[in-house]
Amino acid sequence: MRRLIRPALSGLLAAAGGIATAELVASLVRPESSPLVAIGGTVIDATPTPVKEFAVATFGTNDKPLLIGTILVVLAALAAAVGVLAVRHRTAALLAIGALGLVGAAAALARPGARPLDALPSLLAGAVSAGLLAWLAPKAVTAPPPPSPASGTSPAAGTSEPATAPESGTPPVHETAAAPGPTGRRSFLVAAGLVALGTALAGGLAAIIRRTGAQAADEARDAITLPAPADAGPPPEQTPGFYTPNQDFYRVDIALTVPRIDPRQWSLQITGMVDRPVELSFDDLLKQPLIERDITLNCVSNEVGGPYVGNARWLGVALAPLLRAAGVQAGADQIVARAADGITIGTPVATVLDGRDAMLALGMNGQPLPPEHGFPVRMLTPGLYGYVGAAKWITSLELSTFSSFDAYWVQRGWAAMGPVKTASRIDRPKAFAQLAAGTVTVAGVAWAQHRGISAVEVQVDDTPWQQARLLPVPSTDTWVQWVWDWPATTAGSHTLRVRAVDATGAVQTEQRADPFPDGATGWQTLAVTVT
Ligand SMILES: Nc1nc2c(c(=O)[nH]1)N[C@H]1C(S)=C(S)[C@@H](COP(=O)(O)O)O[C@H]1N2
Ligand SMILES: [Mo]
Repeated sequence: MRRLIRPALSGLLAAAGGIATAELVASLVRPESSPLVAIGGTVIDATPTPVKEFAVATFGTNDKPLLIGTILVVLAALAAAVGVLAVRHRTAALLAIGALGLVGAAAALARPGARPLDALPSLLAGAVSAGLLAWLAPKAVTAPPPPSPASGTSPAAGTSEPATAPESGTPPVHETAAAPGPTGRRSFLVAAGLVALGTALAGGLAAIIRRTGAQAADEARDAITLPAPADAGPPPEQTPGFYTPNQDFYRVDIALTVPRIDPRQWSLQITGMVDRPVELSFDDLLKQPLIERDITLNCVSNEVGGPYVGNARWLGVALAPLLRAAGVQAGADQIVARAADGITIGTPVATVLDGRDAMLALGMNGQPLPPEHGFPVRMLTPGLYGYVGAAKWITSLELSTFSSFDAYWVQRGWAAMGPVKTASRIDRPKAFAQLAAGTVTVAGVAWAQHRGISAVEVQVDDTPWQQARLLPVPSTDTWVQWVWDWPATTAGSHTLRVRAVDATGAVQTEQRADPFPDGATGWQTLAVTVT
């Protein structure tokens, strides 16, 4: 086994050197061209939807560091194996490492929105790793030293290396027979040290360059003063909990690293089936008359009672007038938004033009959009799930048709149309709470964006449904907070159930459905104990 340590280490070091080189070049070319990011993105895209759902549900936003970590562990294992392979089959090992580089390059080129130059970091990673391995491998295995004249029978490595034997506590026989002699060992250690140093330098430099880019974007964001809206809409609500603070707002996206976009280098193209394609800078958008609206956003992946819903006050440019100015051509029924993380999101043209406050949002709860929520500009379409109406980090809007193009999640089986389903949630008491007998406040939220909520009802065990009190809302586009005072007098275990009625009079369905393919349904039920 010990004979394998150095070969495995040379494989690891060669791969680390190659990857660090790639990260350095990627930080100069384009962060998305990093082999780790490209392979990670490919794994995410190839992961079957149920597994993805499981990962999001189990690990939340930590699913991404976990993925990168897993890829690194797999790469490390492969690299060590290739290093060992190099002992006997040097050429095969070098070809294997080169092939890994090609896999990275293929992944980078297959990413949505890829450019030819994106292959460069991975190709370099392969070439540099192969070169390093070719250099390290011969030093990791040295032919047994010639028999020492001093010891007749045994190769007696021990006698020629008096310093190591006592240290390692290993009898200086057989074991070290095939190991490099002192010169070989020293030259391996020196070479390995050099590669490690080079790797650390390249990796460190890549991190610094990346951080500098992110800092420039953050500074540009900090320097933004959002203009006052020309149309502020209804005044802000005062009820605690109505707005979700930015740092608590749920986050769902496919981005492995949050895109850090410098608004001065950003522009939005409106292209495709339009008479007058336009390109707008961030400043162009700031100069437009802005609207400010309260809009609730939720994810199609949210389970009944789940956390992927939030409500914010958004500042932005109304999308309908922009589209009309560009001249939407007859037949165009889908807006395909493209974004910095490579996603495509398809929104119905008819929905955006039907008078609702679909917007290009620049501000969230009085701040420029946080990077996590789409800085510098995202789309919002009240009444649609995020995956069909709320593209973050947008770079272009292409007027197109549903019959000619399936957006990212639609390619993966999710519904092309994603109107939100009526839903309600109990936020207190919590499931399995122990409650003192008396009046218990039962409260939560209910939403049916753009239709509105007309009633929320609560049921205890199998007793009749009770009307909850609804708190005021500015429009039909937000969730509604509801409260019901439960006279909880009977000790024991009880079941609480909630359902909403939308403003068309339709009662939220009791029928349980999974989020896939167009949103979960069913009544939330929880058990509590009165003592
Ligand atoms: N660029 C980009 N935009 C995106 C996504 C994404 O993966 N990439 N995810 C969508 C989904 S599925 C949802 S639910 C919302 C979530 O927005 P939030 O993270 O700001 O809450 O963003 C939408 N916009
Ligand atoms: Mo979503």
